[in-house]
Amino acid sequence: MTTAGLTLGPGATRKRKEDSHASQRAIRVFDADNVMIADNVVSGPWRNGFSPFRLANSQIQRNQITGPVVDGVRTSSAGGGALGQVVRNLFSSNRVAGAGRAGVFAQRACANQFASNDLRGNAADLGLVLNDSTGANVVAGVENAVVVDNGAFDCDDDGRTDPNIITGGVTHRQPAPPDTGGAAPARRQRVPQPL
Ligand SMILES: [Ca+2]
Repeated sequence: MTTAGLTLGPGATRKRKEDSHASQRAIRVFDADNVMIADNVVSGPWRNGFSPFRLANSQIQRNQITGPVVDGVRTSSAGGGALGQVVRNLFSSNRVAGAGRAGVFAQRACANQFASNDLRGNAADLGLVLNDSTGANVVAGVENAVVVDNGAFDCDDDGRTDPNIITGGVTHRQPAPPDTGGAAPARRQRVPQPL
Protein backbone atom coordinates (compact mmCIF):
# COMPACT_ATOMS: atom_id res chain seq x y z
CA MET A 1 0.00 0.00 0.00
CA THR A 2 1.17 3.48 -0.73
CA THR A 3 -0.22 6.74 0.51
CA ALA A 4 1.47 9.38 -1.51
CA GLY A 5 0.90 12.84 -2.79
CA LEU A 6 -2.18 13.66 -0.78
CA THR A 7 -2.82 17.27 0.00
CA LEU A 8 -4.93 17.75 3.11
CA GLY A 9 -5.58 21.35 3.91
CA PRO A 10 -7.93 23.51 5.93
CA GLY A 11 -10.57 22.96 3.27
CA ALA A 12 -11.37 19.66 4.95
CA THR A 13 -12.63 21.42 8.05
CA ARG A 14 -16.30 20.76 7.47
CA LYS A 15 -15.80 17.08 6.98
CA ARG A 16 -13.72 16.95 10.13
CA LYS A 17 -16.52 18.46 12.13
CA GLU A 18 -18.97 15.90 10.82
CA ASP A 19 -16.71 13.02 11.72
CA SER A 20 -15.05 13.91 14.94
CA HIS A 21 -13.13 10.65 15.23
CA ALA A 22 -11.43 10.84 11.89
CA SER A 23 -10.87 14.50 12.46
CA GLN A 24 -8.21 13.80 14.99
CA ARG A 25 -5.54 12.88 12.50
CA ALA A 26 -5.07 13.92 8.95
CA ILE A 27 -3.40 10.65 7.99
CA ARG A 28 -4.19 7.59 10.07
CA VAL A 29 -2.56 4.26 9.30
CA PHE A 30 -3.06 1.23 11.49
CA ASP A 31 -2.34 -2.50 11.43
CA ALA A 32 -0.03 -2.05 8.49
CA ASP A 33 3.27 -3.54 7.50
CA ASN A 34 5.65 -2.50 4.78
CA VAL A 35 3.82 0.54 3.47
CA MET A 36 5.03 3.81 2.03
CA ILE A 37 3.69 7.14 3.27
CA ALA A 38 5.38 9.72 1.12
CA ASP A 39 5.09 13.21 -0.32
CA ASN A 40 1.89 14.13 1.46
CA VAL A 41 1.14 17.71 2.36
CA VAL A 42 -0.91 18.34 5.49
CA SER A 43 -1.74 21.83 6.59
CA GLY A 44 -4.21 23.41 8.94
CA PRO A 45 -5.47 22.65 12.42
CA TRP A 46 -5.56 18.89 12.48
CA ARG A 47 -4.94 17.44 15.91
CA ASN A 48 -2.08 15.34 14.58
CA GLY A 49 -0.76 15.31 11.05
CA PHE A 50 0.18 11.66 10.88
CA SER A 51 -0.84 9.11 13.46
CA PRO A 52 0.34 5.55 12.86
CA PHE A 53 -0.92 2.75 15.07
CA ARG A 54 0.52 -0.76 14.92
CA LEU A 55 2.66 0.15 11.96
CA ALA A 56 5.82 -1.81 11.15
CA ASN A 57 8.59 -1.97 8.59
CA SER A 58 7.32 1.03 6.69
CA GLN A 59 8.71 4.20 5.23
CA ILE A 60 7.42 7.66 6.03
CA GLN A 61 9.24 10.07 3.77
CA ARG A 62 9.14 13.63 2.49
CA ASN A 63 5.82 14.52 4.08
CA GLN A 64 5.17 18.15 4.95
CA ILE A 65 3.02 18.91 7.94
CA THR A 66 2.31 22.45 9.07
CA GLY A 67 0.19 23.81 11.88
CA PRO A 68 -1.11 20.72 13.71
CA VAL A 69 -2.82 21.58 16.97
CA VAL A 70 -0.79 19.04 18.95
CA ASP A 71 1.85 16.98 17.14
CA GLY A 72 3.00 16.61 13.59
CA VAL A 73 3.54 12.89 14.03
CA ARG A 74 2.10 10.99 16.96
CA THR A 75 2.67 7.27 17.26
CA SER A 76 0.48 4.67 18.95
CA SER A 77 -2.28 6.99 19.98
CA ALA A 78 -5.58 5.21 20.40
CA GLY A 79 -8.75 5.69 22.33
CA GLY A 80 -9.75 3.16 24.91
CA GLY A 81 -6.19 2.31 25.78
CA ALA A 82 -5.72 -0.06 22.87
CA LEU A 83 -2.23 -1.48 22.83
CA GLY A 84 0.17 -1.75 19.99
CA GLN A 85 3.53 -0.57 18.86
CA VAL A 86 5.10 1.29 16.01
CA VAL A 87 8.26 -0.58 15.16
CA ARG A 88 11.12 -0.71 12.67
CA ASN A 89 9.91 2.15 10.49
CA LEU A 90 11.98 4.77 8.75
CA PHE A 91 10.94 8.39 9.16
CA SER A 92 13.10 10.45 6.86
CA SER A 93 13.10 13.83 5.16
CA ASN A 94 9.80 14.83 6.67
CA ARG A 95 9.16 18.40 7.69
CA VAL A 96 6.95 19.51 10.56
CA ALA A 97 6.51 23.13 11.53
CA GLY A 98 4.04 25.06 13.60
CA ALA A 99 2.97 22.18 15.83
CA GLY A 100 1.36 23.13 19.12
CA ARG A 101 3.43 20.63 21.08
CA ALA A 102 6.08 18.69 19.19
CA GLY A 103 7.14 17.90 15.67
CA VAL A 104 7.14 14.20 16.50
CA PHE A 105 5.78 12.66 19.70
CA ALA A 106 6.66 8.99 19.94
CA GLN A 107 5.13 6.56 22.39
CA ARG A 108 5.10 2.76 22.28
CA ALA A 109 7.68 2.95 19.54
CA CYS A 110 10.70 0.69 19.15
CA ALA A 111 13.57 0.41 16.73
CA ASN A 112 12.45 3.14 14.38
CA GLN A 113 14.86 5.38 12.56
CA PHE A 114 14.36 9.13 12.45
CA ALA A 115 16.76 10.56 9.91
CA SER A 116 17.17 13.89 8.16
CA ASN A 117 13.84 15.29 9.24
CA ASP A 118 13.36 19.03 9.60
CA LEU A 119 11.56 19.53 12.89
CA ARG A 120 12.38 23.17 13.46
CA GLY A 121 9.81 25.83 14.17
CA ASN A 122 7.45 23.99 16.48
CA ALA A 123 6.24 25.12 19.90
CA ALA A 124 9.07 25.66 22.36
CA ASP A 125 11.42 24.48 19.64
CA LEU A 126 10.39 20.92 20.53
CA GLY A 127 11.29 18.74 17.59
CA LEU A 128 11.12 15.19 18.83
CA VAL A 129 9.89 13.60 22.03
CA LEU A 130 10.56 9.97 22.81
CA ASN A 131 8.55 9.09 25.89
CA ASP A 132 9.20 6.36 28.42
CA SER A 133 7.46 3.70 26.35
CA THR A 134 10.04 3.97 23.60
CA GLY A 135 13.34 2.21 23.08
CA ALA A 136 15.98 1.29 20.53
CA ASN A 137 15.02 4.13 18.24
CA VAL A 138 17.77 5.90 16.36
CA VAL A 139 17.64 9.64 15.80
CA ALA A 140 20.00 11.27 13.34
CA GLY A 141 20.12 14.54 11.48
CA VAL A 142 20.91 18.13 12.28
CA GLU A 143 17.51 19.80 11.98
CA ASN A 144 15.64 18.05 14.75
CA ALA A 145 15.58 21.07 17.06
CA VAL A 146 15.21 19.97 20.67
CA VAL A 147 15.08 16.21 21.22
CA VAL A 148 13.71 14.92 24.50
CA ASP A 149 14.62 11.33 25.18
CA ASN A 150 12.79 9.70 28.06
CA GLY A 151 13.03 6.25 26.53
CA ALA A 152 13.06 3.46 29.10
CA PHE A 153 11.34 0.56 27.41
CA ASP A 154 12.35 -3.05 27.11
CA CYS A 155 11.52 -3.61 23.46
CA ASP A 156 12.71 -7.19 23.12
CA ASP A 157 11.47 -8.31 26.52
CA ASP A 158 14.87 -9.51 27.71
CA GLY A 159 14.60 -7.74 31.03
CA ARG A 160 16.78 -4.79 30.13
CA THR A 161 15.66 -1.43 28.86
CA ASP A 162 16.76 -0.60 25.35
CA PRO A 163 17.98 2.99 25.14
CA ASN A 164 17.24 5.24 22.24
CA ILE A 165 20.28 6.44 20.34
CA ILE A 166 20.40 10.15 19.64
CA THR A 167 23.00 11.50 17.25
CA GLY A 168 23.45 14.59 15.21
CA GLY A 169 23.49 18.24 16.04
CA VAL A 170 20.59 18.33 18.41
CA THR A 171 19.87 19.57 21.85
CA HIS A 172 19.42 16.40 23.78
CA ARG A 173 17.52 16.45 27.01
CA GLN A 174 17.29 13.48 29.24
CA PRO A 175 14.87 13.04 32.09
CA ALA A 176 15.68 13.66 35.69
CA PRO A 177 16.92 10.57 37.49
CA PRO A 178 13.99 8.85 39.19
CA ASP A 179 15.39 9.43 42.66
CA THR A 180 15.29 13.21 42.52
CA GLY A 181 11.53 13.50 42.69
CA GLY A 182 11.79 17.17 41.94
CA ALA A 183 9.22 19.10 40.02
CA ALA A 184 11.75 20.69 37.73
CA PRO A 185 13.34 18.18 35.38
CA ALA A 186 17.07 18.19 35.23
CA ARG A 187 18.32 19.01 31.82
CA ARG A 188 21.52 17.65 30.54
CA GLN A 189 22.50 19.15 27.28
CA ARG A 190 25.12 17.62 25.15
CA VAL A 191 27.42 19.45 22.88
CA PRO A 192 26.23 18.91 19.32
CA GLN A 193 28.19 16.21 17.65
CA PRO A 194 28.85 15.65 13.99
CA LEU A 195 27.14 12.69 12.40
CA1 LIG B 1 15.70 -5.24 26.09
